[in-house]
Amino acid sequence: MPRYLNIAMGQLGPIQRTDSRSQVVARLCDLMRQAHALGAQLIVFPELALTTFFPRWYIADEAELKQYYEREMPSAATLPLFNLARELGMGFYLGYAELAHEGGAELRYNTSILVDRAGAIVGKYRKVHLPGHREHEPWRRFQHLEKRYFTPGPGFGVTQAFGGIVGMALCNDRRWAETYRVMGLQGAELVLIGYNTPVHNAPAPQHDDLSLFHNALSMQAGAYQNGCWVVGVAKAGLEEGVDSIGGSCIIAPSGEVVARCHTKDDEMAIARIDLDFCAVYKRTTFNFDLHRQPHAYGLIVERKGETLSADGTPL
Ligand code: CDV
Repeated sequence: MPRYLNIAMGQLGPIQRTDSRSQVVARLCDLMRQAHALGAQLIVFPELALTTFFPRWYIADEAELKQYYEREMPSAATLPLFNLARELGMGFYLGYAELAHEGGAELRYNTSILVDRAGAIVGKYRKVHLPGHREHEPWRRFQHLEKRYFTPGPGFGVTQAFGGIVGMALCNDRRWAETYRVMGLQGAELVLIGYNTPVHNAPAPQHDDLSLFHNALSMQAGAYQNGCWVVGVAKAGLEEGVDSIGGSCIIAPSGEVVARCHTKDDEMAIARIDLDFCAVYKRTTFNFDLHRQPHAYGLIVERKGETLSADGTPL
């Protein structure tokens, strides 16, 4: 008997700086209703899905910056989404900026949660690969200050939920093979990823035309090489003058895209996925227990950077 899961993408169009959380939550609720009408059990929303993508600005004023973070989840503004999930019996993945208090310290994370069909938070993930830079770099058309505004999370866990083993990642994580493999080694059958990816890459503008290609390439490779489903969901379109890619898609363990969004606006798209379809990959080509050779992979955890420069000089 296949383990089917009806999974939806709740892609968002832009969120402008003046849009309130309540306005955004109303959009998320609308996408959730659309997904439920088509039989979805789980909907995946983007990274930092409650506000505009604030790391694009250098914000010196602490009080202003803190307005972008959530102190609690659910909050008064996000409670309608949790209530609707419970009413419809729908789960969701949601990305947001988290202000946490740990051991007397205040820490800031780029976070996602997994909420089950009863409206309970059953998983939390804090983004590991924070791209961009720490200091103000006025030469850029816009900033990408994730390294300044967030602390890296501790790692990639998985959660038993929705009848399978579910992992989470956020945006830049999807470009790193390690992200999927660490979850693959924990048996992940479904990896959920929200993202905000500007078309323009300031340090490498020659990549701009390849943004959508690299998006699909990374997630298709991750799915295939770990025999898991991958669902990537964008916040897309022209937000405060910065254009971001769409390209939200659901990818099978074969590496094939089985559903995709085609706009750069709020858009819901759905697929029925069979979690048992992972097994044929996990038991054959990517049977880790049989074929992996950890003795040859030591450098992956021993080293952070490369061992040789382009001219062969040891680093
Ligand atoms: N939000 C992100 O992590 N964005 C990065 C951009 C800066 C390249 C990404 O990997 O899509």
